[in-house]
Amino acid sequence: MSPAPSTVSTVTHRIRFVDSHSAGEPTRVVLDGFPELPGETLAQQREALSRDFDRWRTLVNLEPRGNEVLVSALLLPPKSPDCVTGVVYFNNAGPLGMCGHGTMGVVTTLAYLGRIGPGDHRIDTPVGVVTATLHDDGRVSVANVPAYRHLKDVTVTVEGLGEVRGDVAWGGNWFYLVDVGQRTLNLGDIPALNDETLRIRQALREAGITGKDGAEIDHIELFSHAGGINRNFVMCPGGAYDRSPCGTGTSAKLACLAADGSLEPDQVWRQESVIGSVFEGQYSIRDGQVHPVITGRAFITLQGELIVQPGDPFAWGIRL
Ligand code: PYC
Repeated sequence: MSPAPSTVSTVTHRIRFVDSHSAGEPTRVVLDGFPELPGETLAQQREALSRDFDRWRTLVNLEPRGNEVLVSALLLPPKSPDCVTGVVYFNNAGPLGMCGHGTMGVVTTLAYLGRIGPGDHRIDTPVGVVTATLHDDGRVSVANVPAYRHLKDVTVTVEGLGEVRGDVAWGGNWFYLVDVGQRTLNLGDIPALNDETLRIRQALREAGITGKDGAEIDHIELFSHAGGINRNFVMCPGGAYDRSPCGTGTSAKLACLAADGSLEPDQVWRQESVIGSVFEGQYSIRDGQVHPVITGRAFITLQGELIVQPGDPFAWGIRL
């Protein structure tokens, strides 16, 4: 017996989105279809999303409509003056503070939709306003929130690895940055790198090592300079590695380089990801703070509507 046409054609929710990737890392810009999030600030709206509307995050980001690599960017009316949009980023694990590759995706998406053109655009985020510049050639520079090193040379004992040493730094998210010297970070190493960085994160948790005010360090970043090339591997909060060199991670790295006196203001730092994609970073010092600027390129990959039908047991995502 064929189902009644009303059952197969009924839709309870439609969420319009545009997907892109920045240096290989995907961003899903959510244009509309979400319930209104209460809050005077974007930080409060991010809280509301986590507290009361989490199933909307899982609908968008988890399988079967999303995946563990995806970062979503929910567009919201800005709360700060002169901003082109507000945005709350989230992934398979929960909301993010800032997202560098995601901001490149947002700017590229807004340009693709004809909402902005080349030039400077202020974007409101839960951790502050960032300014993104869309260049004539399609590259996007993100002037991120100030970055800083919180702790230098923190050692932690990691099961199966022994003692590991790294810096704790803020670049819009919290990072533990480990210098792996001349060790290569290549595609074939990814399963081992996943395992290693997840172990490091667990060890930091167990040792009670945190960012400022007890904030969880949810990103682990390995750095290599094998063959004179700066390459990284970044483990994201949801257990997927960043395909891009990670905008907030590169910002945290710039803060460490600045603190060590290893990179001058305005000097360009070329940061490769484990898949070989590149962001360029530089910083300036204003009011005694490191202001990072990260430049990369995003490309549109998909546009459409996420659809929810009544009776779908996985409408709100597959929660592992
Ligand atoms: O580019 O900042 C970034 C980022 C954070 C998590 C994934 N990408």
